Amino acid sequence: MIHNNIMLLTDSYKISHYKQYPANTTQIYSYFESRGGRFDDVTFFGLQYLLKNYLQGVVVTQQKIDEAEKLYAQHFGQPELFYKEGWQYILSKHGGKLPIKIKAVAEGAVLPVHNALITVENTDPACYWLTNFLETLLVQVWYGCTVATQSREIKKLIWKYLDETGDVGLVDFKLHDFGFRGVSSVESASIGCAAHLVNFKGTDTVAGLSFIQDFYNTKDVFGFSIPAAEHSTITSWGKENEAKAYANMLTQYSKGLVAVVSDSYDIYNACEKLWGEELKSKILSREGTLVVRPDSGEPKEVVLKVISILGEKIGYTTNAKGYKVLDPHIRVIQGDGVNYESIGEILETLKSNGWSADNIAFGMGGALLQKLDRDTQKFAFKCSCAVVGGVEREVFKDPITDQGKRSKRGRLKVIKDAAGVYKTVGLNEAGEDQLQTVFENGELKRQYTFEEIIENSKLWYGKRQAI
Ligand code: AOY
Repeated sequence: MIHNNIMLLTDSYKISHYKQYPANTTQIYSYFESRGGRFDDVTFFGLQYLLKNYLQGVVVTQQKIDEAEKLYAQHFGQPELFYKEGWQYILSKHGGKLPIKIKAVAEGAVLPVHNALITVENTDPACYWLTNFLETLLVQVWYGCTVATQSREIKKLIWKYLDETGDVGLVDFKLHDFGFRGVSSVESASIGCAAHLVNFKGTDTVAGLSFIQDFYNTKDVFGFSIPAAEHSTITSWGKENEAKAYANMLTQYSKGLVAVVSDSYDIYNACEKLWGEELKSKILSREGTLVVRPDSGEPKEVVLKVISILGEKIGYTTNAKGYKVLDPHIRVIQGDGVNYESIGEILETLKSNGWSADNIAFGMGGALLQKLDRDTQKFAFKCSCAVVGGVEREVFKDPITDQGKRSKRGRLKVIKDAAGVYKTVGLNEAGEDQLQTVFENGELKRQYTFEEIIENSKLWYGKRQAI
């Protein structure tokens, strides 16, 4: 079995669609958009991986056609459903490269919902059926877009609290990706890690680092981490030796940042008696910062209590904004029960108790990379234009049962209005098209480096930065 056979990367029903369009259809033109959802802006991220991994170059070979023919004959119990002639045509006429043009907004760009992000059209009239055959694979870009979108919204939230109570310069390391184990596959972990790193610099999802190098044209590493304990490295010492386990962490990693999960038995005792008394002088004489990690209980209560105990026992100062900041040798990271809502609650609780957001970082796992679906931002791919019998027609759906599912009509263009806000209009309207051709007839036409993507997504006080 050959992996990445494009003929097999679709929904079964699409195999039957080539016969269902009107006679003499020569072009199908479709677009991808967020039809609204949880957040008002979406970050576009992840198409380049799909194009490079699945669509570019020669993707149709005789062996792959034969393999697909055999599989579909068994799958449907009807050997003639699979459009073998259509694929043989792509092999003989186009050398196995897809006669398709894909336009897209820049990777990393942040657009209001309801804008076209991608358009797809066939470049050979005989291959009208190929446009929507690719929907299934292309729509998987929802995942990278949704992870990047939510991660950016959390950056805005943390930014607001840092701005009010501390130092916004710390924002890049305030949301760390703990999500590798909680996602359904290594591929998803890689895409999700990269999508998060569009906004932040902290990750433990190592698979995403080489993914960025491979698909986003760089030799650099875009995510960073630090030595950190897990429960086994603490509990294996035995309950009576908890302080020795902690002391060992401070000596093994004698400089810099080190994180220690501290709730194995009693997080409050660990903070008050072990970190706060027994190991206090070791912490204060250490050249670096110990990051204490609670990992159970109601996050906002536990975090406040932990920071209060550490402040009381180890020390704090008051910053220019009037908020308390722990001694620089100690900080806290919360990695349990972390999501968009709980981050806001924790930061609000700290603020209302006089503590700066500088004191805490967050580790986010399942909620960052997995607790999202295509409906979080209501992503969809719809046909908006067709050429039938040489005549171009606007195509749309407008179901009375859900006005939110109305689709756009005609060939589309994305412009920036006078205020610099993206807007989707008809192709013939004025303004420079922000949709760029990224793929044409098997070739990649425009690639983005990860630096460019980060630059495209930059924000300032949560507002789009003038580019
Ligand atoms: N990592 C900051 C660096 C990472 C982790 C990864 C699941 C870290 C913990 C920490 O400090 O405590 C996957 C749970 C934790």
